[in-house]
Amino acid sequence: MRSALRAAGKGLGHVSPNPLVGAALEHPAKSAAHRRFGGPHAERMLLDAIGSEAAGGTVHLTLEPCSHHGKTGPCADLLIEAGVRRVVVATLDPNPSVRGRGVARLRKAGIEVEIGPGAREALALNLPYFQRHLYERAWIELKEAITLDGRVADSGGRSRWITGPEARRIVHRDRARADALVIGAGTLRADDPELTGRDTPGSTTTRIVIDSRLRISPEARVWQAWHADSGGRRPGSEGRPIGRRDTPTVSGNFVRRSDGRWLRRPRLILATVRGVPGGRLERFRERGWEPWLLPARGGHVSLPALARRAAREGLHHLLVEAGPTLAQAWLEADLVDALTLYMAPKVLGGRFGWTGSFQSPLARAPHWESVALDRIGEEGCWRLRRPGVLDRMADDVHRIG
Ligand code: AOF
Ligand code: ZN
Repeated sequence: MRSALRAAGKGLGHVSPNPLVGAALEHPAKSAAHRRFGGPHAERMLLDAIGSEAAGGTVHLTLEPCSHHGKTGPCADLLIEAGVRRVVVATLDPNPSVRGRGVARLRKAGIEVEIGPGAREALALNLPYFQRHLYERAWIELKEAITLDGRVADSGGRSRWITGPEARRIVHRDRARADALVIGAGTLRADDPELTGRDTPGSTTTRIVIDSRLRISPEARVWQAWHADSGGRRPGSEGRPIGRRDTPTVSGNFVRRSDGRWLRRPRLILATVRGVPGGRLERFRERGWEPWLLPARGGHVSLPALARRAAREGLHHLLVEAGPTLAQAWLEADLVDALTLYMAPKVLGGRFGWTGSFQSPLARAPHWESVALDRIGEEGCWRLRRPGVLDRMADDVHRIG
């Protein structure tokens, strides 16, 4: 299972909204992975690589094999046809089109199936995917660059830069791995960021700007960068072929090229509330923004509604680069699944703390568990996630079988 888990990581940044999946044959030792969205699943990659050697052998999978006809045929059938004797599965697949049916299919064909080894590791690789299918909302990771005293800007509002170039390079890598980057109108108006992965041109991910009152400019730099990157795609063409038969098909977050490959399609989303003036909205629409008209909570976009909508749209992992107001709102909504803090050994004082005016009594303070604490030169990167989330998901996914 260890080599299957290691192999699974090879798809990082290329398979979402699909999960990272690895497969390994015990003897002779061979492993393979699902490497890109729309491409062959891990089982197919493995079986193609080993031919008839799988017959009578044991295969380890980090996820239950699929049982449905998606972009490829069911992997359970591939294993049955290959004559595999035993399959070890780390965890069931919570996708409603699988949910235990893959394992049932193997067992019905007389294959011995063991479930559980490596479950926590397999879950940890795919938290946003499991969150989406178990709880129907996106995984919210809040990212903050802070000083020792938790400040994100000096009293003049200057925030460039709290951390050094090396930390910012890692942030760009994090951005490329998320399904969407989220900022609020406050940050957009203060910093007017491009939100690109500058080291990896063309790797722009989808951006979501939260603006309940349409205060931002439809031609802010985030739009300019998106527009340049997406070649000014015509809005409203989702799900329909754009142009003739040999031109790409747009579907959700991907574009299918005529050679069958799926390319990521960066979207630019304006999350706002129902009832905003239609005329103002049109100025965004005509430039390619996709408005999401969400219910309001206290005059602001409902964040639970945003997290549900994102999950439904296949945006499972949201990286939120929040200023104090938006960070406070996510904390108050109790939706911060993961926290990534880049910390510079400086002290700024003043009023711009990353949590805004958030307050909690000590006894009920939200808290997270440490996943990694890395040193970046003189700075630090602390990665945290909601405590107990792995155990809860492991229980819940077990129950679906
Ligand atoms: C497997 N092995 O390596 C993966 C699986 O869009 P499709 O057709 O590729 O199907 C995606 C779904 O298939 C995904 O949501 C998940 O349920 C399963 N992923 N299954 O047997 C794999 N990547
Ligand atoms: Zn499959």
